[in-house]
Amino acid sequence: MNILCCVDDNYAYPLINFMFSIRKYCDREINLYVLSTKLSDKIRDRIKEKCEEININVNIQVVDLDDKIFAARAHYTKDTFLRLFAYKFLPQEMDKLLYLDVDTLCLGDVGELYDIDINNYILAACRDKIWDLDRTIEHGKELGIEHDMFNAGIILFNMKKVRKLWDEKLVVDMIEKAGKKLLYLDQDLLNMLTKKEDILFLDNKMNFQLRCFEKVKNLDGVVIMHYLEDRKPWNHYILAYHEKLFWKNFKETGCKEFYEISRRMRRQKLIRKFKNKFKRIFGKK
Ligand SMILES: [Mn+2]
Repeated sequence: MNILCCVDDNYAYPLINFMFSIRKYCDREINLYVLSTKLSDKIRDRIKEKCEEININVNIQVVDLDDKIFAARAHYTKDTFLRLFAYKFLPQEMDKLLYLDVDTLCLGDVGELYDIDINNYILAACRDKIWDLDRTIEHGKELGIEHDMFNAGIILFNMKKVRKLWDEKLVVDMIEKAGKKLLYLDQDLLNMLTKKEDILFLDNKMNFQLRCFEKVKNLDGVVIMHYLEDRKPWNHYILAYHEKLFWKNFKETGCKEFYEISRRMRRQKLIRKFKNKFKRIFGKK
């Protein structure tokens, strides 16, 4: 099973946690490819060590995308392009690849997702934010997309087709054309690159998208849970049930250093919040 994750130092521990949760329900051979444009040696070793502990083969590459083409656009970093051009850095003979965000937690066998037949499609994914489908469809229309928008956090790629169809020029032209209308750079681009008939829409249990404040107790049948938006289980104080599950799983990783890192992130976020409030109240620009 080929899995791709794209992380920097900040997302390394959620990645380790996610891998531990995958392993809990799946005993197949797993080749994990980690792509990053910036990753410290210390963190890189930690990912390696922890994945090997649970029998996952890891291949970590720190790559550089051409600055001229992929200079950070708007508030997006170059990393955003990694999942689009991953095929350039992965074995050429690979035919199937499961891209996974790491703000996620596995609650079932991910092999069930990997085995889905996508021979006739470019990719398989779940609809984006089903609670707000009208709005995501509306946003898609602005970009000239006619199908339902899919969430780019969890995608099963048919690499034979991807390799043949997508190249840098196509994507760069698309970015130029869409200009300011691009809200979610990678997700918008991936949706623009596919037509309705290219996409196999999956049952939402494969990418069960939750917002922080939701009160969800029933997660029956969910394979992957996805913590959407800015608030993540590791960067704020009061946790909902589904966020506590993250920490319950995290205990098993034995990465004690992340508790301190997380404490720091929470503190910083709180301070930022107060600063912004203060600015709003006193109207200083
Ligand atoms: Mn995500």
